[in-house]
Amino acid sequence: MALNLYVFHIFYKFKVLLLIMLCLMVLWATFSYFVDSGQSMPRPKNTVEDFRKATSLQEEGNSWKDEKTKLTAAVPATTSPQGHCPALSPYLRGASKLTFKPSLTLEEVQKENPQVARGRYHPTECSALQRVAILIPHRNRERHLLYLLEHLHPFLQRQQLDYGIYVIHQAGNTKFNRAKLLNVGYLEALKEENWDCFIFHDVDLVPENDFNIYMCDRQPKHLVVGRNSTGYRLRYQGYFGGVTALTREQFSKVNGFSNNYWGWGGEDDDLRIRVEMQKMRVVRPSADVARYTMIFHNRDHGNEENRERMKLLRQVSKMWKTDGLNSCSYKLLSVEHNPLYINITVDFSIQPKIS
Ligand code: UDH
Ligand code: MN
Repeated sequence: MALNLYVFHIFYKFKVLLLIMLCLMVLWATFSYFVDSGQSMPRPKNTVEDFRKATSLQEEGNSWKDEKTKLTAAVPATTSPQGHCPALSPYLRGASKLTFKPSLTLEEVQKENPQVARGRYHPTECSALQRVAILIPHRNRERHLLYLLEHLHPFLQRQQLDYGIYVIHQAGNTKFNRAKLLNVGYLEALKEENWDCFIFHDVDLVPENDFNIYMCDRQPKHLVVGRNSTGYRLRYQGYFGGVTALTREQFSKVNGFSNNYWGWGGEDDDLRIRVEMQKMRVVRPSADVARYTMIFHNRDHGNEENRERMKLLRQVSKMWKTDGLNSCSYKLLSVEHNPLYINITVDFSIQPKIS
């Protein structure tokens, strides 16, 4: 009996030892796996890296930036003389209190922006992530344009963008056509630079926070989440007006805006439908940065509400292929390179002569 107990005891000890050894082996194997594969382990997420991914279009086959990526692959995400600019500019300030001085002049704004020439600027300390064209539809809003230029130039420079500001001016007294002016802006701007990104920008909306980045995303972007006049809430579900950002490819894929919206309203909803029909999705920055001050105004003469708009909006799927960039005819009156913006003047009342 005693011998039996003794044998059992030894056997039990052996089993425990075996178990401990097994555990140690598993632990060792796990440890050595992580040490070996240490370099390929995912690094902890870094917000700046995420931001870079979100704000650069490198994966969209943009050869211009692919080249830059190759050149600077080993360079950390800080400003370097040869490399591209960081994903998050070091000059950003966040929210700012906007003021609109009644006595402001164009000369003063010019003096404040000595590095802007012929409506364009690019950072000299690094090369910008995107070339961005700002397109502003305009008629008879000189004061608003002045305030927008005053705020937008330093804002875009703080974002380290390679940018140009285009004001597309509708001559004459025919009904205002915001969408067609923006189509003209896109077509004319591409004649002088292969812009990566287009910002379609109302003249009276001034951005309040420079973390609202004026670059394009992988999806069409709507930048006016809130504005003072709506208590900083989205005007309505699906609203896609005021300020939007689309890449050259995104805008061309939807054939641009419709040319058929004369007077106020509908053209922005039409663009959203085009975007959704191409299986793209509207994205927005967070509400705390996508804030604007709309300089107060009444409805303009020549931009009365378009009563046809609901009818037009029902026909987008039938019309978009033949009504847009590919059918935008206009009489170009002038292209002037002013110090702070490029002014394109068009007349929609006369049809261009077919040569
Ligand atoms: N625009 C002009 N000139 C015009 C009409 C429109 O430059 O005569 C441009 C300008 O860029 C403007 C944009 O088109 O920001 C959109 O037009 P809007 O500002 O008139 O549109 P919004 O929806 O106002 O802001 C509509 C009339 C609101 C009346 C409010 C009364 N309290
Ligand atoms: Mn307005």
